Amino acid sequence: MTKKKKNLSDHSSADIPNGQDLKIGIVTAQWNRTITDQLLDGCAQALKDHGVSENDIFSIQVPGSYELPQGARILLTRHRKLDAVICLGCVIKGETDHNNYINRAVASGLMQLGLTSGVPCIFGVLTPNSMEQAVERSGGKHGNKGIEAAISALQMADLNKREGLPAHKIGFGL
Ligand code: DLZ
Repeated sequence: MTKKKKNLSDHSSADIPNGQDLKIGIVTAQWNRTITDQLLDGCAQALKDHGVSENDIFSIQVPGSYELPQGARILLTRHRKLDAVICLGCVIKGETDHNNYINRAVASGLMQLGLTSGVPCIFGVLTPNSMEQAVERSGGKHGNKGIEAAISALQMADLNKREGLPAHKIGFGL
C-alpha cells in the first residue's frame, strides 16, 4: 500500500497560525532563477494569504544558495525584530559533487544560525536531480516548496512566540 506523502502545499488554512503580527525575512538565491522566482512568488503569496502584511516581509537576493546563510544573517542584523527567516534556493545535481557541498553547508549554516539567534531559519532549498524535478516542485505536480517554507515559518514563529509565555506548571501544584 502506498502512503500519501505529507505535502504542506495542500494545507488547510484553519491549521496554520495567523501571521498578522509577524515580521518575516526572505532570502532568495539567484542561481536557477526561473525556479527560485517561482518559490519566492509562492512563499510571499502564502505569507500574505495567512495575514502577514506586505510591509512586514523583508526580501533580499543573494548570488547562489551557498550565500543563503550569510544573507539570512544580514537580514537578522538589519531587522532585529524578525520572527523567522525563509531561505529559498535550488541546487541541481550536476556532473560533479558541488551540490553535496552546497546543500550540506547551507543546511548546517541555517541550523547553526537558527539555534544561535533563536529565530527560526527555514530551509526552502530544492535539491533535485534535474531541472524537470525542480519544475515539479516549484508550482508543478509536487506543489510549490516556497509555499511549504512559508507555512513552516508561520508555524515555527508561532511556536517560538508561545514558548516565551510563562510555562504551565506540571505536577501537583507545588
Ligand atoms: C557554483 C554553483 C553551482 C555549480 N550550482 C549552483 C546551483 O545549482 N544552485 C545554486 O543556488 N548555486 C549554485 N552555485 C553557486 C554557489 O551557490 C555560490 O553562489 C558560488 O559558489 C559562490 O560562492
